[in-house]
Amino acid sequence: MSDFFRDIEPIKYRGPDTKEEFAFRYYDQSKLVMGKRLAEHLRFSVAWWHSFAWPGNDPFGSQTFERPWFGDSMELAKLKADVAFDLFAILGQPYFCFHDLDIRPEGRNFNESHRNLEEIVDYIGQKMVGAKTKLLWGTANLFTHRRYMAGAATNPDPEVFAYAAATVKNCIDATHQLRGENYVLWGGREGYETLLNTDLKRERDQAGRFLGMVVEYKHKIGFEGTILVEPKPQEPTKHQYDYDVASVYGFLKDFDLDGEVKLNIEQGHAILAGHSFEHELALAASLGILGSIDMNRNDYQSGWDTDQFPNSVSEVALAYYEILKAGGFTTGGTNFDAKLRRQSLDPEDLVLAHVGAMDVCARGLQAAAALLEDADLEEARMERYSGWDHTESLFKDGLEEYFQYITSNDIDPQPRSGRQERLENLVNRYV
Ligand code: XLS
Ligand code: NI
Ligand code: NI
Repeated sequence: MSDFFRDIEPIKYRGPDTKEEFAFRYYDQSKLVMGKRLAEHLRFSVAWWHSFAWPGNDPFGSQTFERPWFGDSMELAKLKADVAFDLFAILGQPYFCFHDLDIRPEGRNFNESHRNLEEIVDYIGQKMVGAKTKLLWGTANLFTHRRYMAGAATNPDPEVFAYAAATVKNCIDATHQLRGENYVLWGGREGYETLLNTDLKRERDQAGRFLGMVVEYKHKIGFEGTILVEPKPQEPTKHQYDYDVASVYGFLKDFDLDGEVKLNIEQGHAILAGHSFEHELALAASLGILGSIDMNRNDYQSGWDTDQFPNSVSEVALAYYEILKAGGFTTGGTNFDAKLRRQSLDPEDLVLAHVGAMDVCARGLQAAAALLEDADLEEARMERYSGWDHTESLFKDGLEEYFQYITSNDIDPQPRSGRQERLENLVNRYV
């Protein structure tokens, strides 16, 4: 135990009417919804990088948070882990996620970084024995260090590719050791700044080979978790290769990796790509590659990945609707890839940001479940396509046959209302 959170007690469910600030109003973890406990539906996870490693800087200002564990020693990394598990005990969420760089200090060379990782992974492993918190996913930070400024897998320098490959091996090993349920690859620098110095085809081939090696290694060591790619457009590089769900699907198909790799879809990244979160989720589900979600919210004016905690029930309800419709999470979960605003300095802010977000998600998921169970929305959707149900006999072999059909029957199709506002009204009855 550290004393960072002073006397904050584990958060309990107290119902929507409680005046208590440190309480869940909607996240009643053992409540049954569609036959499953809320906790099992939502599979909440805390992100080590935002909650414990991020110093509160922005492009114009430096560190605003003063945390007793900031610094580069193993001792401080262990204090950070102690504080992390204190937060997990307060929130009672079942999972956490990390990058190697979040949990261990960077060494002077590869071997030292590796030793640091092994030591802290052992330490975290011991803490997990006593705690109820499990690992949703691990990942490698292949974007912060200057060696990766021109990419990791897609770097023009083969030695950077090699360094990244060796690093990912260590991170998959760490994830495997901690029984992680997934392994994530977010291509933070896999993209380019200018085409003038970039060989697009070569970089794409490198990325395909890299991901292929990840899948091979997973099977070799018997890691049963899911490999997830996280799409994101235009940040930090101007052109990110894994732009959105559709582009990653094309990439996976191209390198024969569909069936092996699924996606970790983030709300803010969907918005940056010019989509809605529910669009990205529905598309991934329809392509069979929906894996897990990074739950957050972007500021709609700023145009950046602001990674705020979610606070709109109607937005998250539509997202969980797609997830429930697809059968819910298997190895995936709801990872809060979200950070405090840089003025939110207090330990209480960190706790309550998560509590509020968990409540918003619990509310959204329950609304989505009711909407799905009542089935009005799905029935309306099916009805819209119902013409296709009984015209099987009209299925024609080619354009000429359709021409025959239309001309000989004097067909003149009449437009029907799409009923968007009525469906919006319907959804609003639930959220
Ligand atoms: C950054 C990404 C990152 C990934 C993991 O925008 O969301 O946090 O989730 O590398
Ligand atoms: Ni993310
Ligand atoms: Ni993000």
